[in-house]
Amino acid sequence: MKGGATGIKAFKIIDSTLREGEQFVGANFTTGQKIDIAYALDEFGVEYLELTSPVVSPKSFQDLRIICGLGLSAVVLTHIRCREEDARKALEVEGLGGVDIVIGTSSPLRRFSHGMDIPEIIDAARRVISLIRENRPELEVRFSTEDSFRSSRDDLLRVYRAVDELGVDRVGVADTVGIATPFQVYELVTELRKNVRAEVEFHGHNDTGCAIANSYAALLAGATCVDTSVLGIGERNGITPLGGLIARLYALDPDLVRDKYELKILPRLDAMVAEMVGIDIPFNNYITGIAAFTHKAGIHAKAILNDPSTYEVLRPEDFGITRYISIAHRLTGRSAIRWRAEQLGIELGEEELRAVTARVKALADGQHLTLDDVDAIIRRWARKTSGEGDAVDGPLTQDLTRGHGS
Ligand code: HCA
Ligand code: CU
Repeated sequence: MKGGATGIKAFKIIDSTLREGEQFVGANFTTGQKIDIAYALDEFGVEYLELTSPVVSPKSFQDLRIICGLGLSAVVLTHIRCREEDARKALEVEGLGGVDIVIGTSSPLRRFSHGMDIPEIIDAARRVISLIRENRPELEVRFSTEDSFRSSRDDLLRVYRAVDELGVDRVGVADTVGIATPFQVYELVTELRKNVRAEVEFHGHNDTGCAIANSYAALLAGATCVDTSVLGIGERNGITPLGGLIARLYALDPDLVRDKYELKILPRLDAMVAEMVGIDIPFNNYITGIAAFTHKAGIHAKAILNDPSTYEVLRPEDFGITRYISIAHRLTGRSAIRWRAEQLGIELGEEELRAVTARVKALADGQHLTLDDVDAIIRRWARKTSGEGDAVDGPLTQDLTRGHGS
């Protein structure tokens, strides 16, 4: 089995850009944008798409119908409250693949949100699940407890065992407030797996930076589904980002994700959704951030030029991305300068290489340099060695004006 040595078995991605992602402050997708996102995620190969509840607004209902009619390979799910009226609306949608039911089980949510106690929650679950099973037995049903990590373990297990007996396909663990640690996730999923027959899904928020690690811990403990969104967009600072989860899994074993997903679609997906919600892709984003495959220090550049695996655990070419070596700064080194000279079709001898490198470092100590500036220095030394031209160390500052202030 793929990734056998990693401890992770078969898993599926439930991408919730069109549900959780819609809860991001900057998101206000048009129907056309939702269709574009759905097609791109389908092309990428996620197994499921989760969409906003049809009871939210007439447009949400209409858009759910449209996406269900696209004939995607991905199974389309809709996310509803544990209420019969929500389920009834979902049941009207042709082409729907499943229903994700959620209800809060933590005491803050029980007290301040829906006001039900645990027996009432189980009763509501029974009514809603039966309604779906009786009318659309082909639909997948998932039941999730919102705020699982601030719920009492007894309450959680009572609810999960009850819905498991009602025959749900998946039970969901939701770290709604991003409070859980990987160890806690591992432990809860492990216990859940001992108590239910249904598959386990994990949904993790990123308030404290653990969403990806928590998703990984869930998979390791035997969860089979992880919720993601493109760039991690969602309520507050969002959930497990699709690209980040892919990076995590790829680094364990590229085969976990390389065969299943069209990795080269990821840059387009991230860029498209960033534009739609009015943000830039963060510079430090997994895989698609501008600095994700940029190397700077001379020592790093040298090793990368010899063998990229020295400082890269992800191969940028697998994602259709080109690595970048930054050379116009004081940390630069001879290997990087030689490499740049070769790109320019210039061969520098050892002595020239030392001189150019020293020159770049000295200049960079005093001012901001650009690649154009470095190129000009290399060219000047090349002319010198080939006997062409003059003004070897001439008015460099003139060259340095290009690209400044940018
Ligand atoms: C929310 C709900 C949810 C649901 C997750 C799930 C959460 O918006 O608060 O259905 O598993 O984070 O609890 O996104
Ligand atoms: Cu959420």
